Amino acid sequence: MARLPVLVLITGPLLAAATAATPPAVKVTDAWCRAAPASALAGALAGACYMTLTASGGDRLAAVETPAADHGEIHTMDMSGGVMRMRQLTDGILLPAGQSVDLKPGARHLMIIGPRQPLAAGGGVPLTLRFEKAAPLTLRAPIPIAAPPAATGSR
Ligand SMILES: [Cu+2]
Repeated sequence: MARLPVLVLITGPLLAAATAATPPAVKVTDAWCRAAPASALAGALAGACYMTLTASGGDRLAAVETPAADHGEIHTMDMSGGVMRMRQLTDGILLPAGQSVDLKPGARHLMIIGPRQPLAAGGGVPLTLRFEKAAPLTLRAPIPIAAPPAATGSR
């Protein structure tokens, strides 16, 4: 009696072809900045802004600009020798396609260096985000009156 092994293989990923006509776009949600004093006295003060970025295609947040401060930088925080340190990300932040990337307290954030005026609660910070592929995005990130707690949890 012959036994015929039946092997069914479904091969070939059934991937829908990406529509080439769609320009790369990045969606920004939940943008906010932490209230901070201006730099008139100390000179070294800065504010931090947070948001969630979702790129339709793979992209990279390359730079941040703002007329509200001397300049903007992209930062991260990491532990080094038991101390939490901020470090500038000169390569920006990679935005994998379709994946939301959080910029949040205690992690990657946008640094607003040398605010020209105090970043007052209830106000907003105009930001222009520059990407490797997508067109620049300009938004106004609100400064909430009750900011979420800092990374340490202490206020
Ligand atoms: Cu920073």
